[in-house]
Parts: sequence; C-alpha cells; structure tokens
Amino acid sequence: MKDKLIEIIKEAGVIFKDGYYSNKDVTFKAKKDLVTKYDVAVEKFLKEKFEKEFTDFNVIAEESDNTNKIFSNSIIVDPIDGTTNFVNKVPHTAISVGVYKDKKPYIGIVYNPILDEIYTAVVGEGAFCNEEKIEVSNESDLQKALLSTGFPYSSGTCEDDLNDVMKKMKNILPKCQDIRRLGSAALDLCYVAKGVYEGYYEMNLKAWDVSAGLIILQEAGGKVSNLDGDAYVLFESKYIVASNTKIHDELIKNLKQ
Ligand code: LIP
Repeated sequence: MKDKLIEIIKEAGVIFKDGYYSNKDVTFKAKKDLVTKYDVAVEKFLKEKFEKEFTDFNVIAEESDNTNKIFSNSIIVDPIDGTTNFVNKVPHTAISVGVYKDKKPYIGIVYNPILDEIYTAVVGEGAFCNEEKIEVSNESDLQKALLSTGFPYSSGTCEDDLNDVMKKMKNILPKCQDIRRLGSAALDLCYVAKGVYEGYYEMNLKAWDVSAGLIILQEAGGKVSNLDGDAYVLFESKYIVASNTKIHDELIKNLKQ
C-alpha cells in the first residue's frame, strides 16, 4: 500500500507545485484560516485515486464534508498543510496522508514537493526521509533543545487561546535553546523525527494536520502525547506535545506551569 500511496501523492505534488509558483486567489474559511483552489484540487485528486485504489478505507480530508465519515479504517488527508506558507511562497508546506486501520496508526507520508522531501513510515518498520532512515536527536537537556510550535487560528478571535499561547511561550522560551514557528504541523513533526528539533507543541490542531507526522515521529523513536503526558487522541485532544522522548517530561512540566 505504501508504494502506491507514494506514487499517487507524488502525482498530486505536480498540482501542488504548479499552484505554489502561480498567483493565487485566496478564500478565508475563518479570520486567519485560508484556502485556495489548489487545496481543493490536490484534495480532489487524492480522494478520487485513494477511493478507487483502497476500497477498504474511507477518506477523511480537510476541505471535504466529513460529517458522515466514521474514523475507523481511514486515510486522513491534508492536501496542503501550511496553506499560509503555500500562499506566501514560504517553502515549508506539504501534503500529509495518514493511514489508520481500525483507528490504529498504519502508514504516514508527508511530502514537501517544493524541497522534494518525502517522509514515510510504516508502523514497525522505522521512518525515512527520501528513503534514508531518520531518528530523533539524542539531546536530553531542555536548555539545549530547539523547539517548534504553532499559533492556533483561534488566536485571532479567542482571547483565552491567545493568552495561553503567550503564557506557554513565556514559560518555555528561557528554558530552551530557542523556538521556531515555521507553519506546518505535519513538517514540524517530521523535523522532530529527523532530529532537527528536539520538541514541538501546539493547540487546536485538526486530525489531518498531524495524522501522518505522528506516525513518522513515533517510528523515528519520538513520543507524542497530550498536555498531561497521556495518549494523544486524534479528533479529541486539544494539545499535542511531541519530542525526541528524552525531553518529553521536562517539556510538559514547563508547558503546564
Ligand atoms: C496549519 C498548520 C499550522 C498550524 C495551523 C494550521 P493548514 O494547517 O499546520 O502549523 O499552526 O494552526 O492548522 O490549515 O495550513 O492545513
């Protein structure tokens, strides 16, 4: 299944790349939440191919009506994760596809067509970037850890969420090496998997933002949890905390202060 997924996702990457380099009309789903015709076109392409090829799975995708979809044997698709980057030609943006069997992680693929980087993982078989094995970093000192985060779209409308972002930033910034905000949750998780970042956290993400990245990270030796250190549950958990495993408890302790 993995090879067929990669073949289809790389084909979709051609539409993605054409869109990235062209001028785009932008529609606002919410105050800060953008969508372009390319999000819709990439998703339509992937959905049609997946539904035809993988008949035992339903497809749950960002720009689709998912009201009648039950999460079970599911392919969870974000056609363009990091749409704001895509619109502004920041090359940190990707197609994200997570496959779940009976709600359990099975295959994760994150493809950045602009940098031509494809991250893949099948549960039990390790994680790869362009076919080279990747692993989380060995750093265990939070003070030396490079972290990444994201800002929820709700920060433009919900003062509680905005205050929470600022409070966590204030707690954690002096305690770590530095913090990045590059704008694609899927790739942020892959960067922890590759040992670029030691950790990552964010609130209010959707299942399609993280469905693939969390499989890739866990296969690279990383850890994913909610803010209490318990299992991160797709479609339910408000916070995701991800790390190289070694700084996980310390990261959570500081985020919760
Ligand atoms: C986006 C993320 C980004 C995050 C935003 C949003 P989209 O996904 O990956 O990093 O901060 O809240 O969810 O909307 O571009 O697919």
